[in-house]
Amino acid sequence: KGQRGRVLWLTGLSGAGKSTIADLVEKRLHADGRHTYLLDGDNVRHGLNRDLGFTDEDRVENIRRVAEVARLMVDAGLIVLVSFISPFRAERRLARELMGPGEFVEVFVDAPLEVAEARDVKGLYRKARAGELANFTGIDSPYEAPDAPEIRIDAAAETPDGAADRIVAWLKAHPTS
Ligand code: GGZ
Repeated sequence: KGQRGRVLWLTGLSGAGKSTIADLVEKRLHADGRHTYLLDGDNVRHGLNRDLGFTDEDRVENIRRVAEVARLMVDAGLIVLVSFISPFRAERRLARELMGPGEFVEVFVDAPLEVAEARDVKGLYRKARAGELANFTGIDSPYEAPDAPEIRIDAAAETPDGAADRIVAWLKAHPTS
């Protein structure tokens, strides 16, 4: 349909549901014939960013590199789904500034800490509370919520399927060309 690439940047706490929603959005876009790539901790932190941990400094560099990679992929015409906590406003702004007008779609997967912590799929919140895991986002490392995301998902109220539907509808309503 002559659509150019763009980036769907999902930000939110660990356990907010970013990856689940990103997977569902990707499935819907594939069904529509769109080419996508999902960047997340699983495929970036074990390779390109294997030298980085979870200090503020390392998160800044993690997100900077992810944004640059996303920029290249957008140039290649892909819809890039980025699923990282990306806790700092300044780095999300830098990512936005790397993209062209309309190419950066910030999706705030907004889960209250209580909700994310209650899920605790990997037991990381429990470890952080026990003092076995330092610099854990929401516990002893900050999360700066977006002021003006293009899309806000209320993770406590919306199902992942409903959220994915809403994101795809937003993309259709805001074409890049
Ligand atoms: C936050 C951590 C930490 C600390 C390991 N703080 O739920 P998960 O497991 O699968 O997602 C989290 C992931 C966060 O990595 P990101 O690259 O998205 O973070 S950032 O954007 O801030 O650079 C969690 C796991 O890694 N994890 N230690 N201390 N999350």
